[in-house]
Amino acid sequence: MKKKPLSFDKDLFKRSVLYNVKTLYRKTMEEATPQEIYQAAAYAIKDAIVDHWMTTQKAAAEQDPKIVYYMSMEFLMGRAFGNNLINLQAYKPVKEALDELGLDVNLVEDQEPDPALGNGGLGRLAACFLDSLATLGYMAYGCGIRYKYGMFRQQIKDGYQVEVPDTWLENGNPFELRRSELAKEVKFGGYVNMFTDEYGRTIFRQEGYQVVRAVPYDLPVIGYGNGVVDTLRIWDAEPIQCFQLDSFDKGDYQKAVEQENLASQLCEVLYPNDNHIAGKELRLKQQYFFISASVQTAVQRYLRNHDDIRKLYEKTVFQLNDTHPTVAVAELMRILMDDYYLSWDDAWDVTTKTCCYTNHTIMSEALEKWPVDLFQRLLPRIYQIVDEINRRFVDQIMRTYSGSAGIDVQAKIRSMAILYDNQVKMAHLAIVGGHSVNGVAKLHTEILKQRELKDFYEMMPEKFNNKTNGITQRRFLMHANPLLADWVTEKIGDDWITDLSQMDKLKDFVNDKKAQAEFMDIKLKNKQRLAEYILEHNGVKVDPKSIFDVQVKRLHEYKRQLLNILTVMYKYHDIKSHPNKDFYPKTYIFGAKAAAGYLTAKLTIKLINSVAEVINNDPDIKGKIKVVFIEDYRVSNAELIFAAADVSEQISTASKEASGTGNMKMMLNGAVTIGTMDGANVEIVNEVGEENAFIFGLSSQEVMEYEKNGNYNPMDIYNSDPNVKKALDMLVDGTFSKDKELFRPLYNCLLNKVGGNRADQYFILKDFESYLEAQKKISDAYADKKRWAKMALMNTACCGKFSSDRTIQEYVDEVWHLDKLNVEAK
Ligand code: GL7
Repeated sequence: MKKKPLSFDKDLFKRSVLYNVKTLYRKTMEEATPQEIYQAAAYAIKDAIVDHWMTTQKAAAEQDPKIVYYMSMEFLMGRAFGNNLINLQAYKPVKEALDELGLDVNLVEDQEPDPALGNGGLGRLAACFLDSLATLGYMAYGCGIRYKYGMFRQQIKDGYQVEVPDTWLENGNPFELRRSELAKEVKFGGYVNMFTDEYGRTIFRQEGYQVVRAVPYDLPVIGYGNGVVDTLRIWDAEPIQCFQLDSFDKGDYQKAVEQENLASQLCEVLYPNDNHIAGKELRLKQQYFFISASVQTAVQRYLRNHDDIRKLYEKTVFQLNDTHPTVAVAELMRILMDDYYLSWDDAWDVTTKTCCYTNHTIMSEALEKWPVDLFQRLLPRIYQIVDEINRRFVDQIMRTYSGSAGIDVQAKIRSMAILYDNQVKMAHLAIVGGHSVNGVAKLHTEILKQRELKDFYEMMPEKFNNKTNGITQRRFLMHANPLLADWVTEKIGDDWITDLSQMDKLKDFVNDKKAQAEFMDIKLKNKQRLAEYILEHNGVKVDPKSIFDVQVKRLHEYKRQLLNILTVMYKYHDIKSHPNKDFYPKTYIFGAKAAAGYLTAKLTIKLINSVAEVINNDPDIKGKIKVVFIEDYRVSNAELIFAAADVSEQISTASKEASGTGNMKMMLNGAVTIGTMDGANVEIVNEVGEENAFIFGLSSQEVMEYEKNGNYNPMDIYNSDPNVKKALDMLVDGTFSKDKELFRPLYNCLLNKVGGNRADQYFILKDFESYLEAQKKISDAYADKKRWAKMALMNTACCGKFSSDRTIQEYVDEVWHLDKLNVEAK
């Protein structure tokens, strides 16, 4: 039976916008600025949301479902306005209402800053998961931090990245609710006083600490068309009391100042590192801050209508998004033992049944390890608990393996202990302290089991499982690509919106000439839309009829933007030296932020921009290739880019990209992948068929063999392959920069050992030729219009598996065991 769409009162909305403009700004519509109109409209939408939000809370209070707390340092939500409208099924009426008021919905949407409380894939995954949880009707809280400054805004000046603070809260956030009545205290430092109380119990009390007040802000997460509204709860820090004279009187002036400083610093800024840990003290404080507040809240919520804390896990699950929230394990133990007097064994039983951990990377620089002295100084009671968890776990290792033939027990301890070499190993704590460990794509999970976490897997295989990532089709098709979304609905109906496996039905159309033409026409329109954006932002005119070849993602050596640009450099040379050779026009589109301190990544950005400058202005090239670097790549412009991509560049060194999710977003929008057999690419190829993707390069097995044996020598390739030599030499021969030494560091990284790293750590030279070959195949395929249309359509038709709805349902069925909420949708 077809569900009735949610109701939305268009006239009420209109009146509400006018009223808000008046009461918020004392202005008429004519006088109001675009930003003020956006705010007025957003508040009007929030009114509609709040009703559903209250209904959801009421249903939850009555039905008492199990709740998942998705704990994450990052939620890369992107703009809320358009997405909220889509999920409220109110996009069209609001568009009409704004039209009638003489306003363009796109311009109103453009006034919203991108909430960028995340770096990249990991943070965006958390946002997609919340969308799916609400859409599937599960009760969920995202728990995170309300950073004052999110991911920095990127400006390109003279080809270099410049970081500018992201002041996303400058005009306030109309969708949030400040919940000061739910504030919690979080304690840092001091020491632990141990004594026996009047009942003979051993009491551990933290004393001499600093304390901050954690204040939650709630953001609504709207399910698609079902009236369910979940909550993203992000915490801000405030000093516990404003500057207090009495503490001054007591001689605590110093402490009062320190507490105030701590509070003002805690949530200032998101660390802008992707797949890399900076190891800063403030970061550990951020982690404990939002975890302590969230765990306290979850326990209190449970106790609102249950009295046996030993059964917390029946109604509560904590999913730890990477190791960043892992102190949750020890914090829950602390609360259970110190506040509710559970024995160690009882507390441990509850904790391990409540916590689950997702691993998102095998990059060694991303492995979180804290120095013991820092950890102990900042979190003295938590450290005691971690120490005891470790002691018992090491005991368990010894019991398991002592006396087993051929097993080196000390080696097992070395590889698995939580405390070792004066470090606290957060991944180990997360594995030991929970009941589920998952990787984010099949290949990644296999690598965890067979290599990175082999010893853990052997000791506790039952904990390990795979959950291949997914993305939400509501944002990345409905909102990003309305033309294609409408076309799909016209062909197969609209069930795909909440069941992406329906896309399979598009397979009936892949050989249909009319459908092919329509599909490619939509792609062309989206390319025109992006071309306008590029002209406006880069001042570069690109040809929408050329192949749009896109690599947008964080800049990281393992993602190999350098491989991509080196082949562009090579082709530039090739065209210059063979001016009459046939060449299908191509536009290379890059977008990437580099961590502020990551010099190689920043130099790669400069290189891309320098290459763009030379090629785009060289009359000999006759527009056969253009290179564009899109400034400030973020969720909002990503939506335009995905819709317009012909070719999806997914070229990480095999074994390094845990999953990738941009690959899925491009596939959904009908882009064809050129990629390595890495992360979720493997599963994409499996769905779409090898003939509809362009796969090249070393396999993960081969990469790992080379890494183990240390027998890779890029210099041999440089000396024997003239194409590779040419491309590399162009880095240092002045073609792309007057200063020939400017790009020398990149050249050196590829040919020599640098700072303890192997030469060409990411096998760029090794994969160069097979990458060129794959690109050649792409140009040939694209030249055959029908063939390309079929391939592109097949990609959209085969993307069903990659919805985050599927991922979330797997978590629910296999790990979380949540109950569906029953909400009367109005
Ligand atoms: C990442 C992985 O690098 C990426 O491949 C994956 O898709 C994503 C979500 O699981 O997680 N791991 C990581 O540390 N970051 C990622 O984006 C920052």
